[in-house]
Formats: sequence, C-alpha cells, structure tokens
Amino acid sequence: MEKQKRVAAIHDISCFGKCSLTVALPVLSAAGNEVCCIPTAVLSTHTGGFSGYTYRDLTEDILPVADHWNNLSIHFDCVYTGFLGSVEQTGIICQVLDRITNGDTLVMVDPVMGDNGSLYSVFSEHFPSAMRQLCERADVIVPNMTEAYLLLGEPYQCGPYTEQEINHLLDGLSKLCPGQIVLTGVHFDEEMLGAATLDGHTGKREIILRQKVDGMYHGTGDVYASSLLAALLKGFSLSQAAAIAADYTVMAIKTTKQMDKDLRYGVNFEYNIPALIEMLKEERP
Ligand code: PXL
Repeated sequence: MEKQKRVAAIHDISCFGKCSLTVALPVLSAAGNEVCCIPTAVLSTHTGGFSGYTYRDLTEDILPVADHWNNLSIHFDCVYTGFLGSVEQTGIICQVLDRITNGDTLVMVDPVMGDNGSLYSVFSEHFPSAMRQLCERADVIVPNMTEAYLLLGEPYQCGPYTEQEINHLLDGLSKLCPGQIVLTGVHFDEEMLGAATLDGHTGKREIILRQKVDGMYHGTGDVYASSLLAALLKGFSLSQAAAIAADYTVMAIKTTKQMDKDLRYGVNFEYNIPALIEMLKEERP
C-alpha cells in the first residue's frame, strides 16, 4: 500500500457556498490523503455575491495551532494555503511554514485575491505584495489571471491572450516562485479555456485547454486547486495534474449547470468524486 500523505490545509471555512476548506477537505480526503486543517476565519458564506455574511477572524489561533503541531513533531508532506483574510495573516502563514515544514514538504499556495480583474473587496491594496512574499515560499502556485497581474503589479488585461502574453506572465511568476506554476483562466479565443503550466525544474511549458462552459460558477478555483494537488500528491507530472484538475472542474460545472441552481451556491463537485478517483488511478508515465 502507498504511504498516506499528510496535508495541512490552511484556508477559511465558508460555512455555506462550497469553497475553501469545505472543498479542500473532501477532495483531498477522497483522494486518500490525511487532511489536517487550520481554519483562518469562519464565515457564514463566502464573500462572492452574498451580503451580510458573518466573519469570525481566527488570526490569533493560527500560530498556537502550528506551535502545538511543532511540539508534537508532526510531519507534513504538504502545506496547502488558500484564502487568507489579511496582510497580517500572510505574514503569520510564513511563520507557520517555518514551524511545520521541512525540506521534503511540498508547499502549494493558491494566492486567492480576486477575479475578473478586481481584487476582492475584503482585501486592502497592500494585500497583493504580502501575498507575493508568501508565493516566494511556495513550491507550487496556482494564480488565476487576475491574481497573476496583481502578483506582478501589472495592469489587468482581460483576454483573449496571446501566447506571448502568457509566456510573459509565466516568466514573471517564475521569478517570484521558481518551482511550479499553474496559471488558470488562460484563453486564446472565446471557445476554449484552461491553464498554462511552467515547471521551473524542467523548464517545460504546457497549455491545457477545455471547451468553455458559459457562466460564472463560484468555488471552481478551489475545486481546481484541490484536485490539482490531489494529482500532484499521487505523483502525476504538473501538466498531467493540471489536465486532471481541468477535467474534474469541467465535470463539476456541467453537473451543476444541469441542476440549474443559484451559481453562488457552488458547484456539485461531490457527484464527480468517483470520476476524480478513477482519473487518479490511471497509469503515470
Ligand atoms: O474560493 C475562494 C474564496 C475563499 N474564501 C472566501 C471567499 C472566496 C472567494 O470569493 O469569499 C471567504
């Protein structure tokens, strides 16, 4: 039997609306990993489209949890961070990494900051530079196009993109994070949508595109990043993992589309978990 991987997932918990920990925990657990978590905040819903949500900040609890784990000498194969509520929290997460990672811990940072060209309204203008510092500590980063421009401090462009522009973004991001980059939201026309990968270890670049499904489905970034990580932890290459994550995310979107639900409620990633598990069983070269 393969050795089970232990992951520390550090995200908020949005109690309704299927994103952050309510996606990362089930997807990574279903893929066979032991998933521990540090909730960074508790919200009644995610912030995308709901008004009046509650927000309990857990900044003060983060380091004590990491200290306790450190005292227990718990080894983590992976640390996976997502939505962080403040500049202060990004600094604290860097301290968490000092306490709970060692040379063989894979650090994946999803620099959740915005979408469609805008920084989420909960963040201050100083947030992108704080997130940049966290990305410098990562082995894998998964920005969308908005986050890529924010990380690079460049004005957002909405696409369709040229291959030259995508390579320019990948080059800039690889200066920040010399490891592995998966840039999502890449499109060269209105038909196909996907990701561009750059593996800093091999220099290999790939583009993974799938037929676009119209509509703004909430939480797909977390479904994509969590399934990408599940595939990387199974030993798939970066581009194979990006393709598995794309297929799984498209399945979840299509299932949701058939159900005709409020798009703020998140995608039906649960229905397609068996399909994800099948993809993760497939032969790796
Ligand atoms: O999925 C990203 C995310 C995570 N957590 C919260 C969010 C969002 C995106 O809007 O609002 C609270």
